[in-house]
Amino acid sequence: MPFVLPTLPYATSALEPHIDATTMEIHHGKHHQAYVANANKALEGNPLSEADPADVIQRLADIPADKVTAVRNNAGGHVNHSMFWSLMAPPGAGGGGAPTGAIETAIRVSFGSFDALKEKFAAAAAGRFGSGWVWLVVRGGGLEVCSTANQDNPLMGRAVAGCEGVPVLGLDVWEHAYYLKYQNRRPDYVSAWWNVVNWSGVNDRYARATP
Ligand code: MN3
Repeated sequence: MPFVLPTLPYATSALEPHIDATTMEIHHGKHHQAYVANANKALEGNPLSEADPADVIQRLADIPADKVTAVRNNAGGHVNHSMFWSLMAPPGAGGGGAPTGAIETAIRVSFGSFDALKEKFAAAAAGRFGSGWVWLVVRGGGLEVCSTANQDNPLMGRAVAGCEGVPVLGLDVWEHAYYLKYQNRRPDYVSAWWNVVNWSGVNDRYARATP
């Protein structure tokens, strides 16, 4: 079955005022939709079109050379955005606040405090020239912050993505994610985004990444 655009688990206006409805409509309905359509086109006739998209992006070596860039960018975009939507929730109704549960402990162990994690995220977001993502990944039993370009994902491995690990949280720092509301103020978008982070969803991912 070809990849399908997931339905947003909340209204496009639900993340206001931190992420505006128009950005959500275009980001989900146009950008993510295009990644899905282009990934399906690039994988047409390939048995991997039946696979879990998260598996596909870990098997780029099995993709024909003339299709590998399209799959890397668009299956990557599909995986990244599907995760991004699921790890946000309306502020005060599942989104925002301090980390809870096992991820709270893990953040304290790996970074010292939630504030220290936020500082690392802010630095990685500011340091990503052009388009990309900032990630919180499980690696070697601990948590790390890293950043990838374009639609690369740590699951693609260090040789491809420049960092590795199992992502449990990701932040889109492409201009399309924030420009309508924040224009050039990427740091303001990054700090506002913490108000919609769905820690329950992060904990689910963390539990699966640390068997
Ligand atoms: Mn995006």
